Amino acid sequence: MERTFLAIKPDGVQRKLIGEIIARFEKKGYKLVAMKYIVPTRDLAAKHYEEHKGKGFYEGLLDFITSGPIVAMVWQGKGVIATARKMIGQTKPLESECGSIRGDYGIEVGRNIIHGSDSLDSAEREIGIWFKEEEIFDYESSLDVWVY
Ligand code: FUP
Repeated sequence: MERTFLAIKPDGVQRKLIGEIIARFEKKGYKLVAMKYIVPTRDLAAKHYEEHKGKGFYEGLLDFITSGPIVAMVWQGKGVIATARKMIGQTKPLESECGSIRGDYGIEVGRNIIHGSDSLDSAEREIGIWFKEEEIFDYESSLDVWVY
């Protein structure tokens, strides 16, 4: 089953949006299979955002993402990578549809509440950066037959 990496960023945590965000993915029908609450080290954040190294916003992005606790998660289900991106909205909150997380709660690109992997390759890479295999718990759910 497909998996993606999602992280509620420091602004989402401080703004008390953890429950709201997790509820959206649960209600959609996706399964939370891994979660940790951590202040990322700069090394970890740099690995995660390595594609942006050298860009103007890169150092500020690392400062921000390491500024407080985040909720790192792995979610599982059919089409979860693309669907989660749709539920999250566009990179710039002002371009995000109302109804998406960034569209509903964000104003600033540098404070866009949540991260979600943008492809199968990045999902696999990011899950590997943030979680060990033994920290991911898939489980049978009797509700699955009502989702699929
Ligand atoms: P996204 O995949 O939507 O999270 O966005 P990107 O991977 O393109 O960018 C990663 C993060 O860099 C964004 F969440 C916010 C930040 N960013 C800026 O601060 N300024 C920019 O111009 C672009 C991105």
